[in-house]
Amino acid sequence: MERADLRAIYQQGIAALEAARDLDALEEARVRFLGRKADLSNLLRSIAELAPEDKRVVGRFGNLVKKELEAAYDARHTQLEQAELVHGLAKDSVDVTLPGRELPLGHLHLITQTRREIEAIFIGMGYEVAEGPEVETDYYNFTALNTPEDHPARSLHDTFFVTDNVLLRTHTSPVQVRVMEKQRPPVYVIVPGKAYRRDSDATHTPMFHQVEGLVVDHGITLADLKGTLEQFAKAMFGEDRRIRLRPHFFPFTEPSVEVDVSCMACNGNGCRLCKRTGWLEILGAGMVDPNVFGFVNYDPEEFTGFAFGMGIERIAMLKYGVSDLRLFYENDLRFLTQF
Ligand code: 2NL
Repeated sequence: MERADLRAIYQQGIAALEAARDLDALEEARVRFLGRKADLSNLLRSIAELAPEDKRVVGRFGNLVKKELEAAYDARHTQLEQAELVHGLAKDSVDVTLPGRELPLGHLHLITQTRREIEAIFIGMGYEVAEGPEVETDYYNFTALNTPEDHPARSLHDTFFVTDNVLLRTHTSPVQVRVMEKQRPPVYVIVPGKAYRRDSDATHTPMFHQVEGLVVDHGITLADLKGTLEQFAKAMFGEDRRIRLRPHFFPFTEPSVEVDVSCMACNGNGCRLCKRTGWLEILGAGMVDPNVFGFVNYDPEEFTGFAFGMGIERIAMLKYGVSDLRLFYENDLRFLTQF
């Protein structure tokens, strides 16, 4: 081994270390020129076997070359490390001034919105909101509501039975019976909730939503019922609306009525929506049958009351121009997101 070889190792080593483009390439160069199997390492290890003349030269210059290469390695290593740090910071930087990603916002189902609107109107007239079980006994759903054993509404055809005398409530009225059992008049309540009937076609779903109302107090008359429902109709469908009462029958009220509102599409002049009549049916109502008071130990000589029931789906269809009941339950976002 000659000085000429050491010079070549020095020159090639410096060149390779300085040319390394990244830390991986630098490590490769280090292994090649400074590693255990590098020419330089082999040379320094074999010093003992050299002639005394060569020993001195190789010992001095060999270690010098080693130091120079190590210094060049350290310098390049520091440079590359710094460069990779700067590059990494730039790559991972976040522009905090960018606008955030917009999240899709949901909203309440139209049935829920409509239920809350109805509740708000009656709360504004001093009513309280009551709720109760959807699985009921036939006593609360029928018997206490003056609906006799042989009434057609009780048949398997109309009612979902759980057992002989347990059923899915067919209206929310049983909740009012429970309210009257617990509380003496005056009673001013509305009862929103789900009801169930064995019916399924274009205008009926097996589950639907109702809001019923009940007032019991001294001296309540049909005029109170009419005034209350007129206020409701105006608040719900517009101040220009009028209502009319038509005679009807319900087992739990006497007299019973159906209530129409003047058509909001044509202001009562007659159009396709109201089938040229100028009127739209919105609910059923009546004066609480004294027999019902008998079941809850209210004295019918002391108190009178009115009650009403409306389908939330029907109210929502009329107010928001929904043409098919089934749209409420298909969960098609193209429909739901319109409201
Ligand atoms: C309708 C008709 C109605 C009632 C519900 C009622 C409740 C009690 C006593 C008397 Cl505790 N009546 N509820 C009265 C008349 C009509 O609903 O067409 N609903 C959709």
